[in-house]
Amino acid sequence: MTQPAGARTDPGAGSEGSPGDVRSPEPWPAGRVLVVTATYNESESIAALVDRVLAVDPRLQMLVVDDDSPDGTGAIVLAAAATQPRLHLLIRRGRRGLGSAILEGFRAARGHGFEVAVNMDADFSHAPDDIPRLLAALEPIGAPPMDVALGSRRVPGGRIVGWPLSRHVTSLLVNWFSHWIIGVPARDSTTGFRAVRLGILDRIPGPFEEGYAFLEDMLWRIDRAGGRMIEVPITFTNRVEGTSKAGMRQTLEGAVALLRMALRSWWP
Ligand SMILES: Nc1nc2c(ncn2[C@@H]2O[C@H](COP(=O)(O)OP(=O)(O)OP(=O)(O)O)[C@@H](O)[C@H]2O)c(=O)[nH]1
Ligand SMILES: [Mg+2]
Repeated sequence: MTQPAGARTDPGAGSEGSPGDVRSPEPWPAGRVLVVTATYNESESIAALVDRVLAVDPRLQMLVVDDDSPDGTGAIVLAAAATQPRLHLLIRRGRRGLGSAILEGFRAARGHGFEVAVNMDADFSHAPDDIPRLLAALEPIGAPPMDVALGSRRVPGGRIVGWPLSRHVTSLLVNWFSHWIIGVPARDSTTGFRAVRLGILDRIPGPFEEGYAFLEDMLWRIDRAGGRMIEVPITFTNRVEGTSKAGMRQTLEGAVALLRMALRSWWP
């Protein structure tokens, strides 16, 4: 990838960085909540998503962690970041997995002094307007703060719109396995829409699963560390633009990772 104008390649604050990574300019404005979105070939939706997220609340900032998408997603975000100080970008060399992108985003958030990260997908399956409800759920009235608020499709009020039967079956199986075999205390452990109080990262050093199974792995580790989580009902809408990034390879890697996690939880 040719380095776009306005970018830099040295490691930024709060992220381990790798040679060849490209970042939008520093410093970032101070903030409390950073929305982290991992992208791979999401050029059809990313510009609209950025606009919608940053319009939800003027205090929100957003970081896109792109794995050098061949369709130019990173360049779109970098151009937008040139005029929007609340938007940030990390482009990593090569496809390195959803989980590792989210984790790197969370670590960058922590390194830049943010207190909370909100993870969401780039395909509008997660509604930006639901972000305030997730953030509010982290601070329940009259109860101790939560570490994680999950945007959940599997609590009363939660919905899935537009999935074929095969997706429902796979998702139910994975959630069943994750809950009853691995022991993740959530009904929707596969949701990619979640607000996380970043201080919990200090108590769960990893190493983490790097692909899609990171989503379940992170919750398992947070529970083991005594972290508290709550599920907030959301409506999940199947992507209408772009294509799924969860191909056969990612699905197989995810299945192997779930088995590995089951072994680890039964025989630590
Ligand atoms: N940086 C990075 N992002 C990824 C990678 N794989 C997937 N993503 C992003 O992770 C998010 C979830 O991927 P999706 O393809 O929507 O997966 P899904 O929701 O299970 O499947 P569909 O919605 O049916 O496509 C999207 O924003 C993707 O662009 C990866 O290897 N690296
Ligand atoms: Mg999706």
